This record gives sequence, structure tokens and C-alpha cells, in this order.
Amino acid sequence: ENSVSISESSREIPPIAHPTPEDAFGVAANIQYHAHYSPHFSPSKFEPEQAFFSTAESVRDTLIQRWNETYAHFHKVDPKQTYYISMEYLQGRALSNAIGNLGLTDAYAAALYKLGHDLETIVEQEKDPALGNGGLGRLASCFLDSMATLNLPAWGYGLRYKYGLFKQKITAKGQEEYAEDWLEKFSPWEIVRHDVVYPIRFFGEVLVESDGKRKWVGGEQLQALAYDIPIPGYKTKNTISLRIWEARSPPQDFDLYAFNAGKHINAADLQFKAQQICAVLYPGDETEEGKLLRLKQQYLLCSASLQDILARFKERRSKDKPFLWAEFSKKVSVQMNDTHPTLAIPELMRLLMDEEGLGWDEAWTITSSTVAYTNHTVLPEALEKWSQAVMAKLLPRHFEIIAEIDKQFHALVGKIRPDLEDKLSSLSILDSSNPDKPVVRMANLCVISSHTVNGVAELHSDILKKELFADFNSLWPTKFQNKTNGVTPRRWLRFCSPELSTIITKWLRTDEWVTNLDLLTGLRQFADDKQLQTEWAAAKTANKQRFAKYLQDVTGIEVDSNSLFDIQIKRIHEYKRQLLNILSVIYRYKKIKELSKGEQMKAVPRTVMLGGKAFATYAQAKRIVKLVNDVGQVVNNDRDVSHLLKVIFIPNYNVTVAELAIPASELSQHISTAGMEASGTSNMKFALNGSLIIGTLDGANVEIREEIGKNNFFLFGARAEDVPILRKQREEGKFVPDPRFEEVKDFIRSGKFGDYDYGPLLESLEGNTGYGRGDYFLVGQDFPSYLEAQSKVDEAYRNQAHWIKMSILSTAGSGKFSSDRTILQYAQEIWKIQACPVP
Ligand code: GPQ
Repeated sequence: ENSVSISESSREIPPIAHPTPEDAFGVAANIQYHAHYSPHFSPSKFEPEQAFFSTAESVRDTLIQRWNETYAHFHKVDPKQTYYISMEYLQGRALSNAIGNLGLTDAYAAALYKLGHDLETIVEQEKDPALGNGGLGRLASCFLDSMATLNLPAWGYGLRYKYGLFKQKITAKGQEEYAEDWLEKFSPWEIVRHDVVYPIRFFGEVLVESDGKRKWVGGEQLQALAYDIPIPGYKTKNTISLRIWEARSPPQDFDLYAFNAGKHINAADLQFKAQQICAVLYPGDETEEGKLLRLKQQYLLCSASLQDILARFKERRSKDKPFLWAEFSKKVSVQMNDTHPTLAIPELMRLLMDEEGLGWDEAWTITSSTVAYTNHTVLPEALEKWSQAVMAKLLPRHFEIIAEIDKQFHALVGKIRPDLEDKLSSLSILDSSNPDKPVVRMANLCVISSHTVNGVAELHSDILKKELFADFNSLWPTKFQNKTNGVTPRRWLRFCSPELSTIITKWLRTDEWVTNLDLLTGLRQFADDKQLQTEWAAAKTANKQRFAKYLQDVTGIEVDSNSLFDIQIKRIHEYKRQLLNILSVIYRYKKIKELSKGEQMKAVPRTVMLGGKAFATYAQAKRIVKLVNDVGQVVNNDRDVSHLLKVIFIPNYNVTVAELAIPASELSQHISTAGMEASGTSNMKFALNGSLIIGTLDGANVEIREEIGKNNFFLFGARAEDVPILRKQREEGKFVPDPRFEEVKDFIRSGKFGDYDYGPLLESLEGNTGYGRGDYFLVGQDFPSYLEAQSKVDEAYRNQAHWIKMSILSTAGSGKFSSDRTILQYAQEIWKIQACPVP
């Protein structure tokens, strides 16, 4: 039966019987097999690191099998598919997640035990592939987990950066950045596809042929090579792919003649240029890096992905299924994660017209019914704009297409909405108002070309419709939607807090909540139950102790696990207001010092933890990091206070650190200036883990508060609609600062926290006008209400039973914030795709 006869049709790999991974014996044998026959180290070694690679490879066997079955099935059924294009992913560790999703955690733990290792240590060997900056990248990774789990026919596309997000070290100078090469010892998860290679062109020129057809020729010609990272769904066979592209020079392009003539650098010129493209992840965290290289990256991602999408579309239409291009958008949906992959639009137009021979109108109908755009920010500095000159030089054909889209848009407005003609200067794609620096507005290109535009939380989507894209909304009111973000309950509760998960499953009498998070509401009826409260508190304490141990290991600081664990972790940004947090900590410190011994007895001990990376050249953010560390130095070493207050900067915050910190948190801070945080997603993870939120009415906080009940949320601060008024009042000199705010600033100025120059940081809170000046982020404005909310936190924490009840209600009300819900809404309301489970 298994014998293979040599014939044309047998040139496929014959199937093999896999050892059943469900039994620990089979798993152990498989790990041993890889230790022997997939060597990456000297054969005598089987230390945790070697064991990790062998274990990962053994898991990969299962993933590859499922991956193949999934795509064979998709190929057969030929459903409409979604392609999620993102410049960033923050996958976190894959081993624990994969065996968790496969239901093999126990089998692997037992197998490793047989081999003399423990699973936890092995899991900790894995490096975080940090191919993203912050929330946007992590959202993309949560989405992949949900797409796989919901059996959706979907792919993720990204780039294979060599150096991901930098490693942060804290020294006496503050934050220092170090390169993080996640591929140093190769990644066991990627599968290189030597047969999936596409040509990529830069520069060159556009020729007009006799029939008017245009052809892009010359310039630099590189290739994009595919690597697939399998993404297993939870309790399903479906395993989808994150396909990441690497740039390389065409193999024949190594100039042997130049090499032999001793010109080694010339010989490898194109190879070097290609390597540059995928060398680093650009800091896209809401800052704009006007780098040619970043535009090259964006184009490589879009071009390779679309060529791949078109190839698959054609491949699935064989002789018996003749294909019509008009069917394309019934089979393909492309989601652009913010404006970074906007070049997908002109690239799809180019491929359809120049490569496939379609006319403009047909290509436009197909493109505009295929692509959709998600906006993730309203911060003006993060709305991408590219120099027209740079774009025209690097991508001459695309620039032509973009200009034509703009021209046709102007004509359309003239025809159907002449009343909007005087708004065209702000609506158009090409903005030449500054003759020295004409730019392409990527967001406008996205809105004009997409069939759907969505924001990421209700408040944010409202701001898009009423402010940022108000005129577009009046032109195309049905184009705009909201898709409130979500997080995967697998990584962010089931796996990162097994203790709490076990309790939830016990009280709900089912573990179905892992894929149907709304079931968590079932906990509400037990919120007053003393037994549940006791178990809940014990699980939180265990998580606190685990994190305290981690903190002691990385910072050397001893943390009291009985203190209130108060955590703010996210990128350091002025609008996120870590400064507000630390100023209030300074105030707390001063007040504790003024207390009598008797009064001190009644105070609530707190450990305030902040973590996050500051973009390397964002000076103000780095000053904030420095201040937090300096305050920690003073407070933690002040024996009068340190039993009541500790301040810890959590170094090198990443997905893995988040998985430890979030389950341990009792209070978490989401305190951005209202209207500025599009959604936030860590707020959802904290609430899900029973951490209470102190926060403003911003982003998804608004919806979280609605779901978990306003009594379980510590609200403070100005509302989004009042922010412009308050800024104006400030400009007019009408703002009267709270004396406590002045007191804290004076205390910093006194040199209490060292001789570092905090002048520029404090000055940002003074003066009258401008972005980043004149207290643009309203720290002084919100300071008094923030202090009051903090007092309410202390008050509430004194009543532990009630606090635990609120914690339970927080988890119970978090069901809405599952990325399964979000993805299902995208699937139904934007992508129009259906589940395609592998039988
Ligand atoms: N976000 Cl535009 C990023 O992390 N990076 C970016 O470049 C942009 C947005 C965040 C945004 O600030 C958060 O409020 C969102 O929760 C997150 O995207 C996901 O939507």
C-alpha cells in the first residue's frame, strides 16, 4: 500500500504516519529524534537550550502536518479568503502557545520530564520575536490566533526583519538600546519556501508603448522570498500561516567577474542593498520616519503579498474553472493594518493593468472592492505622508497611478458633491500646499480607495467620522464602521494565568469560555460567594508572588507581595501620560513622609510598577524613563517609606513580561489624555485578569467601563469633547493649577531625585501653546481628579472582600473584549468570509 511507483503523478512526498503526539512516549521519542537528527549544536549537549530547539521542532512536525491539511482543504473548497497585511507582528513566545492550542501541554511536560527537563525551563529558552513596536503589532498577532481558532480562511503577511524591536537596558543614564537579533540562533518556527519567490523592482522608469500601455522597467531588481510561520487554532485542526518576506538579490546577480577582479564590495552590491531592506524594524509607533528604506519595506511587503495573492487566485482557477477577473473580489479580501501597507492599492492596480492587461475602470472596480483600511490613530504626526519626489523616484509607476486616482476623485466630487469642492485641498491625496515639500497623504488614499474604513473602539470610530474624516463621511456615510479591538483569551488568560483559569472553569462548570468569552458573565452570580473569593484571592496572590520573584531577579529589588500591585505598562509616550503617574507617586511619597507612625499603620502599601520602551530619539519619553528610575532610587532606599511605597521600572517590557505582569496586577493604569488613545488593548488584558482600571474616558476604556460597571472602574479626568476647550482656556491663561501639582514640580526642581536636568520635561508642562508644550496633554488639568481617584483606590483596597468582588466582576464583564468577537465582526461585516474548518 505504501510502495511508491515511479511515474509522473507520484512526484509528491508520500504521506508518513506520525507518532501520536498525545502519548508522552511518542512525544519524547520525537524530541529525541530531533535532538539527534536535526542538530544545531554539538551532539554531546542536551542542556535546556538544545532541548528547547528539539522540542520546538517536534511541535513543528505537528504544525506542518496541520498546516498542509488546512491549505489543501482551502484549496479544494476555494472559499473567499482574507489577507491581513501588517508591517508589524508581536507574536510572543510560540512554544507554550502552540502546545496549549494543540492541547498537548501535559504530554509535552511529561515527555520532557522523561528526558530530564522541566517544561517551564524549556519554554523560557525561547526568544520573543519582536517584529513590532506596540499595540498595533500585538493586535495583529491576536487576530491571527482568532482567525485560526475560528477556522477562517485567512493569511497574515508581514516582513522578516532581522533586528526587531531593540532590547532596553536601564543604566545610570536611563534607557539604553541594544540590537536584538531574534534569528541569531535561527527560529525553529519558520519554514522557508524556496519555491515562493517574487521579483521586486525599485526606481527605473515608465515606458509608454504604442498601444498606450505602460511598462515599468529598469532600476534595481530584487526578490522577495517567503517564510511561513504556522499559527495553530485552539482546539481545531486549522493551522494558518503568517507569511513573512525576506528581500534578496536574484541569485545570478552576484558579479563573479567583479569578485575575481578583487572588487568584492561591488560584486555583492545588490546583495547588500537587499539585506538592508529587511535589516531593521522601523519605529512606527506613532512617529513618522521619513526614510527611503521604510518606503522600500512597505513596497516589498505589498508587492510580494499581492503577487502571491494573485498567483493563488489564478492557481485555484484551473482549466475546468475558467476565471473571470470580475470574480476576484468575491474570492479575495485585503485588510490594511493602518496606512503602512497602503501601497497595496496602487500595486494591485499596476498588477491588474500592466501585468494582466485590464483597463483602468475594471482594475479600479476590483481594487476598490477588495481593499479595506483600519485606522489606528488620530495623532497628526502618525498620519503617514510621503514626499512626492521620493515616491516618484522610487516607484514611478505607482506615483502615476496615485495621481490618477486623485484626479478621478476630484472629478467625482465635482460631479456628485460640488458643495465639497472647497474642501478638496484637505481631501485630496496629493498635497502640494507647501511647494517646498509636496506630499502624498496615505490616509486619504486609503479612505478613497477602500470599500470600508474602520476605527478600533467606538469613541475612536466616532472621532474618525466626526473629525478626522468628517467630509469623507458625508460623501460616503456607509463606508465607515467600528470594530472595537479585542485580545486572545488563550494567551491572555488561559495560558498566562492557569491558576485563575482553573477557578473560572470550576465555577462555570465548563472550559468553553476559552472560545466563548461571553460565558464569563456567569461569574457574576458568584461574585459575593466567600468560597470563590478565597480561591480568587489565592490565585491572584500566587501570580503576584511569581511576578515578585521575576522582578527580584531582574532588578534586585525586593517586593512585598502583600502590597497593592499597581502597574502601567505600554510604550512610553507623552499622551499616555506616564508622567502623570510618576508625579502622583512623588506626591504620595511626600505625604507618606509627613504621616505619623500611627497614621502610617493605616496606609495601604503599594508597589507602583512602570514599564515600556521609549523610541530611541524621543527625548521627552526618555526623560520620563529616567525620572521613574530616579524616583525609584530615592523612594526604595528611604527606610521611612519603603515599607509603604516602592517604585519599580520594569526593564525591557515585551510580550513575555506582559504575560507575567498582567496576571499579577491588581490595579492598572490607562490614563491617556481623552481622545488620544485610539483603543488600547492592554486595558482589556488587565480587566480580563481581574485587575481594576484607573483610567480616563478614552479609547476602549469607555466600553470596558460600560461592560464591567462603573462602580468597578476608577474614573477621572477631562472628557474628549472638552479637551479642545480646555486647551484653549489654557492658551488664554485661564488655567489655575492645583497647588499640589506645583508642590510636586517644585520638589523635582529642588534636586531631590538627583542632578539630572529635568528642565525640559517640566517645561513641557508650562507655557502657552503648541504640541508638546503648554501642557498639551493636560497633565496639570487632570492632576487633582487623578489624585482623588487614587484615594478612592486606597479606600477600596482596605476592604479586601469588596476589592476581590470587584476583581471578579471585572473578569466577568470582559467577554466583549475577545479578539474572537472582533474577528467575527470583521469576517461578517467587512470581509464577507465564512469559516472553513478542516474535517
Ligand atoms: N498603535 Cl498608528 C500602535 O501601536 N502603533 C501605531 O503605529 C499606531 C497605532 C496603537 C494605538 O496607539 C492603540 O491605541 C491601539 O490599541 C492599537 O494601535 C491597536 O489598535
